[in-house]
Parts: sequence; C-alpha cells; structure tokens
Amino acid sequence: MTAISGAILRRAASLSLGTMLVALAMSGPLAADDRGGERIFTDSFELGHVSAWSRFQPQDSAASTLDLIEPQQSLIFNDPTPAIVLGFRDPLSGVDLSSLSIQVDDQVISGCRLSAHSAACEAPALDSGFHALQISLADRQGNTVELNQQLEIVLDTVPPQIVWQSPIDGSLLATPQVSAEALVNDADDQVSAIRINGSGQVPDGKTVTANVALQAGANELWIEAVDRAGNLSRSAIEVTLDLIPPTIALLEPSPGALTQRPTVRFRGSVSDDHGVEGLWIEGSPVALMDGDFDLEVPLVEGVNDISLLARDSAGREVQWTVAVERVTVPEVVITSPVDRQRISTTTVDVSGAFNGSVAGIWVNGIPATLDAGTFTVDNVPLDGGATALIAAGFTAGGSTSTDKITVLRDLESPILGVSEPLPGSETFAATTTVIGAVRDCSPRTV
Ligand SMILES: [Ca+2]
Ligand SMILES: [Ca+2]
Ligand SMILES: [Ca+2]
Repeated sequence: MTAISGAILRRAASLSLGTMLVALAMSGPLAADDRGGERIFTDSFELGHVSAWSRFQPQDSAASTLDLIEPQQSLIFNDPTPAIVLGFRDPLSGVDLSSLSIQVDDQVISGCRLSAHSAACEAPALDSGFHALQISLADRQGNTVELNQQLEIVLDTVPPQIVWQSPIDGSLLATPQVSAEALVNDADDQVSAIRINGSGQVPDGKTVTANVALQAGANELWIEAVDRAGNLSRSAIEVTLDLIPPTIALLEPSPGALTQRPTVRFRGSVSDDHGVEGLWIEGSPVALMDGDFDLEVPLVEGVNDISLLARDSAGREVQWTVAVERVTVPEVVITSPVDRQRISTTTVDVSGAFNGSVAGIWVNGIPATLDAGTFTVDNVPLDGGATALIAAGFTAGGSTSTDKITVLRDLESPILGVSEPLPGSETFAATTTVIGAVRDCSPRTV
C-alpha cells in the first residue's frame, strides 16, 4: 500500500466509496520509478473489494542485444543447411518475439524454435558461395536491432588427391634417409595441411617434399593431406632400407694360388638379404645361376690380381681382389743343327722352337731373336771337336727351360784312295771293278 501514489488518491477522489478513499489516502505521493519508468494505476471494485495492480512501462530507448551464436564463423564447410542460433535480451521493455525476422538471401526463415532469450533455426539449403544473413528484432518499445552477416558455404566432399613422385613404391634403398616427394591436388586448391610421416608440412604449391629417416628393413612412407573442408586423404608406400652388402663365397681358387694353366677356374656364389644385382670379374659381368657362378678367367704370366665386384639390388657393393699366380714352364727345343751333327765351319746358325710365355732365349749366352714361337741365333762359335749348344728360355716369372745338343766341328776333308784299277790300265770289258777306301774322322760324312 505504501507504493500507491498521490495520483491514485486523485483518481480515488472521484470514486463514490468514501471508505476506500480513506484507505487509499494512506498511500504516499506518486514517485518516479527507480528504473526511470512511470507507474500507471488501474483499479476496479468488485463486491466491496478493491483490487489494484500496476504495469511497469519503462522508458526504453535502447535496442535489444542480439548475438549470433551459431554459426560461430562465417566460413562453413560441407553444411548446406547450417543452424542459425540467436541469443537476445532486453532488460527494459523486453523483446518482442513477434518482430524477429531472419532472412538468408532475402528468403525468410520460419519455423524457428523460440524461447525468451534465444531462437534456433535451420537455414534453407544453400549452394557453395556467399550468402547474406539478415536478422532484425524489436523490443516492446519498437527499438529495433539489426544484424547482417555474410556466410560463405563451401561444399567439398572430395579429399585431396595424392600422387607419389619418389621414391617408387617398393623401392629398395641403400641410404638411411630418403627424400619423399608427392603431388597433392585438391579441386579447390585448398589443401590446408599436409603431413609426411607425421611431419607437418605447409603446402607450398602442389609439390610436397620431406626428408624421412629410414630404419633397416621395411619402412612405410605416408602422406596425409587435408583440405579446408576437413576431407582427409592418406597415401602410403613401402620402401626397404638395405644396409648389408652382398656376400661372395669363393670356392676356388684359393687366394695366392699357383697354376701353370692359362686360365683359372672361379667358382662360388653370391648372396644378399634383398637380392643380387650382379657379379663382375675383371669388369666383365658373370652369369649367375641362383647366385652360383663357375667360369674360367684368363691369366697372364706372373701374379694376376683378379677383381670381383658384387652389387646388391640396393646398389651396395662388395669388392674383392684375388691373387692368382700363373707360372708357365716353357719348352725350348733346338731344331737345327741336330744333335751330333758335324759342322765344317767354325760357327753355326742355331734355330729352334718354344712355347709358353717365354720372355727371352739365349743360346750359349747369345740372345736369340724370337718370332712367333721360333728363335734363331746366328754364328754361334764352335770349339774344335764337340761343342755343346744350350738354348735356355726364361719366363717373366723366372721359370726356365733348356735344350742341349752337341755338334762336332770337322774341318778335315775325307781322304780317298783307289787300289784298283791302277791308273792308266786298259780293259775291253763293259764294266770294271773299282776298289779303294775313304777315310775321315767322321764315318757319317762318307
Ligand atoms: Ca530495449
Ligand atoms: Ca576437396
Ligand atoms: Ca643387401
């Protein structure tokens, strides 16, 4: 009752019931509302009672607060009908919900769920692109607030495409770090993130590279790319790091082997944990049968350092040098003169043949001329009587071969004596007998 104002008293004075007038006279003077409004009194009388109530009508010149709660950002991915949620308040006159207007691209949105301080609506189906959201709301005093927001709808359900450039899927690698490279494409050119084996990569054009450390054995290389709509694509390849070079098992020859043969047999096998690319001996490729090899390798006289190189499929190599010494025993034969031949001169021309890798031939200390397996030495001096002719051949490795004959120097002519017929004798026979003798130091010359 204390809140009843003087205006009420003035209004009550016109009423016919004096008792009510007294009761109402107890009220205080009309006062301005502490919220700046003005009180309006209405009254009625029923059956001797007085009912009195008031309605607060504030002085409200401020528009309501209006907040766009959803969407929280103007860029919307893969949601053609985004929710539109508003929050609003008006502490003075209150919000006039009937005034709420929501339009997208001038199309009115209806069917919103309303409460005292919020509205939740669903936008109509929107295409990709920019859309104008317009909201207006009035309070009960007619103060209107407007909210204009531009929305961008991006409808993209296609994840980025990843095309590996290097290494090739299934590669066998020999280095513990590989440069991975891939092309990443998205229809909108809107790749937002790329990760290669977990490393964040900022998209830089369409080519993405990263150095990836490898472990021995199989390694997975993977790329994940995300477009700005959140579509994720992943691509993985497998590469193998091969840290172990191939192994050569040589059954023969033994290192340092000696042989007289012009070739040496190389026999053994090559193996590797990830496959053998090949074997080369002295730079020439060797045929392998399930890793086994068996071949003859030519030798030169002396020590042969024969190189073997094996390479695995990853490019790792192992290299050996096997020393094999060829020791040739030459054969030197004097063919002229013959053994025991009588020579009627003080020198003799000696010739002969040889085989093997003879580096030089000397006859009685005189160097011979070698030509295609033959040798000659002219004018080898002969002693009186028997002279030994010794041809000695030497190989580069120091092996020797000799041939020896003996010739007889014979400077005397044979002596011829005839005893019959006597010199000057005559005969009538058709034949005659001659008797005589020949004498020489060598019976073979007669
Ligand atoms: Ca207001
Ligand atoms: Ca996409
Ligand atoms: Ca290997």
